[in-house]
Amino acid sequence: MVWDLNYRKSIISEYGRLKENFVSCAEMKAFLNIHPEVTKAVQTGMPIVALESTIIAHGMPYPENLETAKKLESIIRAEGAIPATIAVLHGKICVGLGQQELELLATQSDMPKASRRDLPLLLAQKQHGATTVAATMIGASLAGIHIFATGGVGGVHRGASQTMDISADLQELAQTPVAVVSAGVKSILDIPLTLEYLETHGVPVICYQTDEFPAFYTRKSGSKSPSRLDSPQEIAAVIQAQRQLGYPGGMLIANPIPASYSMNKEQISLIIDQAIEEADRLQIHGKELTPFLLNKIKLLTEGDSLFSNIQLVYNNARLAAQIASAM
Ligand code: PSU
Ligand code: MN
Repeated sequence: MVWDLNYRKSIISEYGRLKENFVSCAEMKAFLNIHPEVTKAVQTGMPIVALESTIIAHGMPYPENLETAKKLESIIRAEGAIPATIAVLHGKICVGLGQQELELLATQSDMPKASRRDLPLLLAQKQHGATTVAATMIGASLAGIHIFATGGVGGVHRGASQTMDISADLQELAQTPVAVVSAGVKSILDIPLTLEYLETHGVPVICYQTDEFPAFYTRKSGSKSPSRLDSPQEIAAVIQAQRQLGYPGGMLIANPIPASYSMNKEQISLIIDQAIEEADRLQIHGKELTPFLLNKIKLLTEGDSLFSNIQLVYNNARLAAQIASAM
């Protein structure tokens, strides 16, 4: 009898949940444009890897950005997974882009940067936007994709105890169920504080085949790995365990740049310090700060950093596809 009552209660609440989902799906569809290949891959349970578009529009110059975007997709395909580059186009979150759409992102000079808070505005105004890690996670999650490869994620900026500049990417990792493969974070950020923030918000941080958290251009940051795993299968099992617990959040998988492409630590530190000093002097802040610093580093390293950047993203796409396949 008791069982019967509980059973009926659970049926009723499940029905309520389904009804809610149905309404939100219908409303959401108006703003979501999923490529048929991605829809099919989700339905048939194929491995899929999401990719962001800020890296195309703001992270690299033309034509390297377009070449990299295409090569990333082919690396993911070569590993047996389906790529889904995400961007906002004509007021829709597009998951899976065609050739022309990639070209538009690579060439339009005033493409808005779209993070979580920018999405409602861009959608309502039917604009374009290059999605950051946070916004790409949102698009991936809406489409049913659980793995996403990028270069570096945003984090706690140096001096954040005064400026409170903490990237929305970190909150997204705490609330959206997508695992992000990055090469750690750049030392434009305060790496120890970024790791503290992720710990506070319950975000698992897994370093791949290393005991030290990587710093994007270099394999080492001086911060210890919160946890280390050595195979895509083990990482896939952690993602599955997180899903089964019903946690709302995602996780950060830090994959160090291959040794042959890593940069000289002292040289890149000096350049990053110089870029930060200039940003302070010019009082750059808000959403402009990260693109300003990235661009400054690019100019000051005369393209060396661009080459390393491209290689580490390829490396991340490969690992992400292997994890997606292992799931
Ligand atoms: N850090 C990098 N490379 C990047 C970015 C950050 O090393 O390309 C981009 C990513 O799209 C990231 C965004 O999501 O900048 C973070 O911006 P903000 O710090 O304004 O949240
Ligand atoms: Mn910021």
